[in-house]
Amino acid sequence: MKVLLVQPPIQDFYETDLRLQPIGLCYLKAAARRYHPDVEVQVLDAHQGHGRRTISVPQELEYLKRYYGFRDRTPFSTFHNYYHFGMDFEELVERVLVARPDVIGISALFSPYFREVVKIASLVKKVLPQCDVLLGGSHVSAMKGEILELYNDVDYIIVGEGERAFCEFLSFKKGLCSIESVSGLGYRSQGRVHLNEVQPTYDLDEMEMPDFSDLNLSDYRVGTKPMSFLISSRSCPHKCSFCSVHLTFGNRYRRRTVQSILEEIELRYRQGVRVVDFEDDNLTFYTAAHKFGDIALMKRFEVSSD
Ligand code: B12
Repeated sequence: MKVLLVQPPIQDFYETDLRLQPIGLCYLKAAARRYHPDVEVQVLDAHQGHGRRTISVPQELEYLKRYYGFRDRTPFSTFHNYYHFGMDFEELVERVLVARPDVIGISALFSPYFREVVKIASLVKKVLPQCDVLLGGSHVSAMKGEILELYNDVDYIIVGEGERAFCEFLSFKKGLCSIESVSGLGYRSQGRVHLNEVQPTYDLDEMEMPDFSDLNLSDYRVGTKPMSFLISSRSCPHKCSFCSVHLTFGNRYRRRTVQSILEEIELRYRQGVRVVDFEDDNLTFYTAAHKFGDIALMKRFEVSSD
């Protein structure tokens, strides 16, 4: 079986091009390597490293022209031109045709860029109708079943963290388990959308480190230095109403051991990385609570004080 995992291009007035490594997909590849070594999993970053081109402003945003009608030279002239950041859809389709995957997994992290994900799903279905389209990521975790109700070109979704769920999905595809037993899987059956319950993913310290082997190291840099993402904890002890992070990572704040984080930093250093970018949702909570001796706060969030 062949799986292609895609980080999609995005379309917007601006982008933050410094922190684009698709680490979530690389976690999935690493988990599959361990539990399904016979499955060929390839990560395709169709966003970073493919430049940008100007495209016309979508109709819904036309009204902005009144406010940003001319290009100025300040750093705030961000909203003048509208761009496609990343690989063109045509090239992406060609890459899919070359890879001929049985499953294409598309990362849908951002609600504002879900249109791009849907477009890829429908292009893939046109050229490879037998290929299963699977979506995961923060937007999918927030919208859940609605996606399968609205978009026929999407066959499956995975809600929540993907490592265990993706491996269980591969087991299902191989006929080794039932569809109902795949954690967090959304699918259609007998004209209805079904959503399986989300089970916790693997323990963070037992999880394989992300497999960046399909990525071009030089695409991710800070200045001239190769950069790599690192995630030392998942979820967040706070419950801010504006943040959707618990919908993906659950309510349990989990931290990795210092030992495993150091091992990952050493591995990245050996691979040539010189900047490590921590992408935790809350990197300083523990330090702050510990520093101010707030044992009650730490207990409340089940953070040990060692
Ligand atoms: C790094 C990051 C960025 C980077 C881009 C990362 C990228 N790869 O493109 C930058 C800094 C550019 C960025 C920008 C924005 N971001 Co941001 N970002 C993050 C952050 C902090 C970490 C992402 C990450 O690497 N997570 C860790 C990995 C392990 O998790 P993951 O990628 O989600 O993958 C796991 C699961 O989701 C799932 N999964 C993911 N993909 C797939 C695919 C398949 C097939 C399957 C089965 C499973 C699966 O399995 C993975 C492993 O468990 C998240 C918060 C968070 N904790 O995720 C916010 C987050 C994704 N960002 C968010 C937002 C809104 C934005 C902006 C749109 C904000 C804005 N309005 O400007 C901007 C876009 C600006 C722009 N035009 O560039 C929101 C998205 C919410 C939503 N529903 O839209 C988040 C969740 C923050 C939040 N708490 O609300 N962001």
